[in-house]
Amino acid sequence: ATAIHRADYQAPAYWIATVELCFDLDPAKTRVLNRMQLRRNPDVPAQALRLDGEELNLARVLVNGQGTSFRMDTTERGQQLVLENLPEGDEPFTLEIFTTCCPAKNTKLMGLFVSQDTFFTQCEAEGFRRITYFLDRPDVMALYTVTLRADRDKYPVLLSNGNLVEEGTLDDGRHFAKWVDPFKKPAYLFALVAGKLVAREQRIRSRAGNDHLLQIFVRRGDLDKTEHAMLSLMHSIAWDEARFGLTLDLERFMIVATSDFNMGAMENKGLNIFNTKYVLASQATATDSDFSGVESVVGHEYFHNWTGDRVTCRDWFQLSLKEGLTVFRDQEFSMDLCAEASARAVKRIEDVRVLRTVQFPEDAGPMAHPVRPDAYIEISNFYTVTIYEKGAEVVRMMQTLVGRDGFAKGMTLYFERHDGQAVTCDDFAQAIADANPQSHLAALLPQFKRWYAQAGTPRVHAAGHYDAENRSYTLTLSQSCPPTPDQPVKEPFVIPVALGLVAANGAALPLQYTVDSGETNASEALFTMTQAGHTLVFHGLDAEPVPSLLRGFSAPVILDIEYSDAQLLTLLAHDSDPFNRWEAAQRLALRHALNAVSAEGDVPAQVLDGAFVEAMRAILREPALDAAFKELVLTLPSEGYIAEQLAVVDPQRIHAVREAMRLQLAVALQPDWAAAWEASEHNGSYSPDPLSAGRRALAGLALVNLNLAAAPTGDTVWPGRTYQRFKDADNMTDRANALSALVGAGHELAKPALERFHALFTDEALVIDKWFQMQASAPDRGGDILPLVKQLMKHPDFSIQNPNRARSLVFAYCNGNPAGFHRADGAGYAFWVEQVLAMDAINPQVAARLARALDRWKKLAAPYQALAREAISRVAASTSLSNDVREVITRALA
Ligand code: HT7
Ligand code: ZN
Repeated sequence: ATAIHRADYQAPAYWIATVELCFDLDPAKTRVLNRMQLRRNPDVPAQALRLDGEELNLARVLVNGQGTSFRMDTTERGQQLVLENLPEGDEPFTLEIFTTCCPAKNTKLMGLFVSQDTFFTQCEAEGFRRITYFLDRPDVMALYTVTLRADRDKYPVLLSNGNLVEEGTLDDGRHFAKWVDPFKKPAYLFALVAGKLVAREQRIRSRAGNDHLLQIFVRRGDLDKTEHAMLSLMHSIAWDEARFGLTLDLERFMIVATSDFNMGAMENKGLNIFNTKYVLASQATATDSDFSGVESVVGHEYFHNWTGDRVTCRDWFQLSLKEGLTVFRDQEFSMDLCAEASARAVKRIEDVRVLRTVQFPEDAGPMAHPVRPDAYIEISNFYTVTIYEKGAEVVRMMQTLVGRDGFAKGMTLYFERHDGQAVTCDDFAQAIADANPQSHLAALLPQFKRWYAQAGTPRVHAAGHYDAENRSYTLTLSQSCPPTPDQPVKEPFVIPVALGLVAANGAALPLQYTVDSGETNASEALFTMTQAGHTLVFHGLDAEPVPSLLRGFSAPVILDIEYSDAQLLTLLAHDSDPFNRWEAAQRLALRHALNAVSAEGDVPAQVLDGAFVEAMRAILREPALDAAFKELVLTLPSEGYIAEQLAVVDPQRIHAVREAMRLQLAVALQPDWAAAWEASEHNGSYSPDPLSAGRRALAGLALVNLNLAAAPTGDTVWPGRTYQRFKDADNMTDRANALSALVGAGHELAKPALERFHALFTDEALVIDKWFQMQASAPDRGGDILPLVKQLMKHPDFSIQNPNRARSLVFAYCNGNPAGFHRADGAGYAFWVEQVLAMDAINPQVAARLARALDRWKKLAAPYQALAREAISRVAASTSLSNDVREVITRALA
């Protein structure tokens, strides 16, 4: 298919004022009557009405109650119902369309589908056209009335957006429910659910004094796992009111969970549909990170009620308008829920780690695109970490430039201007700037917006020179950005650099500096780069300082700076900025890893030097530090992150080096790991709060290290204790950590532990996902993981049709196990080809995500590169590829 370009945007030729939908729900043949009030858009030239449709059977079309002529256009993008002979002029007219579809056969999980005998919809981005013919674009917003009719025994619960206005009994054991949504919305926010579900209910009164009913619908056996989601929803509502003055605008707010879902969750107005993974959590079945995932995603979808639903996107190129902003909001929400500053810092580090390990590679690979893309073939391929996570960083930089209060004012202005509209990223940035006319953002807005337009991760190069005679320190900062597909040359970005100077003894030094030959005097801890290069001269310094730059990761850039080991050790020990403290450890570890990767010969047993090991010991022993922070500092950079620093990547060598580093730290710090584990043993009753979760995370890391250290000596004490912990644990975090310590160390107790784990949780799908995932992502030993994965594909619990299960096994192997996947015999890639093709026939969206596992193949060393190219070409040679997979593969080969 050919690409759609942002520059070609045109307003719709017709507006739809109201939509009345009537569904007769039947898995094999659902009938849909769609009655719309339309009128021509007087602002565009008169033309035919073209309605999108996909996999629909058309029965009848009426205009103002009369039969009419129509034709069907089939393009490379699907079908359109074309109506030429519509009433002339601006008067509204009625269009009725009768169609049928087959939800039971809908394996794409877009449009109306059936999961475990329950009907669900997924309409973002272009799923509504699989339900009825429609102007399926986000700038067409209408008022919806929806009637659902279905068998009462099989589908006792009938839900749609808005308020329930009528329900009753029909003939033949059927019943109906009628829902009216008081807000106009684009089709992508439409939803219905019908099935046998039960709800946890909560009535609340908002600060503004309004009463609301909150409901979380799940299958009967899951009700006891919904408390955390409900609490998260209540916290989200309170937070949005307190921080941004945004109140819940609905009498009823519903969440429904399904175990078959392409993504995490969907913000349909008043009727959010969630992957069970982000709703269900109990002490016995969910880890701390599952609990925090539920909190973030419940928050994220709730925050969309304003940033996405009340103000939506004009077109899909503006996707980050709602997604970047809403990720920023959910990140801030989770941070604001942290009682301690240290926990906020941990959350920031975790968010940055995702950005750098997933988004930076995307921005450097064949799928690189701006936060506001210029072209796409298949929009679902653009629900990316760039749109979401980098988009959130762009919003965060705006907040940094205007301040927290200024940003809140900007949000208020944004809603004053655009409530009920479909708008662009420009409209958002303009509102934030206009509300803060004196800010850097307002002064630099056109340049700042390059963050939306230019792809690629900018690099900031920093170099310092101390002049003892003048007691001054000169810091030069320069920026560049590598070429990306279709963008060979980049203009300078606006880059907020939060900075400080640290003395060798750790003291914070005063900031008095001049900028660019003394034009500007400054003392601010935030310097904003606007040009290719800047020179900052700091005065009044008695000794050479250590610069602490990009504090809190104040911009999504790569900072190149040649610190000495001693400087990094100073920052690690003393920086008042926790992010840069953690970053110093990462830089040191990375330095050792890269040296060992690029050295000739076998990987040495001692990759780390004594100073680094002792610094890690000091962190582990430091009583003033939180366990969660220690766990982050003591976790080595991932194999993927190490690979990103290299021009030529040998995944096996990286794996061997990192494993050697892990073993070295495990052995050298053995007594300290033991002390850390023992300190965690009597933790009291379970709570998923960040401090307690941090203690469990550190205990888990300790257990991993104690088992690693035990392996070479054949010591059985720690594996035995680990097995005991696995059996006795009163929560899933401790149990899963113990299990993965045994699996990761390849200990013989791993086998009985895995069997026991499976037997304990046979009926818990989300736990069985963990069981698959843990095995698929275990460290590869002599190529043992691929055969195991192939064997697990035949397990009765495996189903490639279920996205969660596919992610837990196939994705966990191809994306989460570099050494297992990048095999010198190419068998990992051959497996990937098979799975991409098999998946594409079932669910192209999920297949296209899997297709991205080889995005970075051009960086691979021999023999991997040639084998990967051949594998990608084999996928490309398939004649029946979806547009989704074809776009990813074509870009990879370009
Ligand atoms: N806005 C939601 C996007 C989404 C989605 C997109 C394509 C296919 C399936 C999907 N399910 C949900 C999710 C969110 O960002 O909140
Ligand atoms: Zn979202």
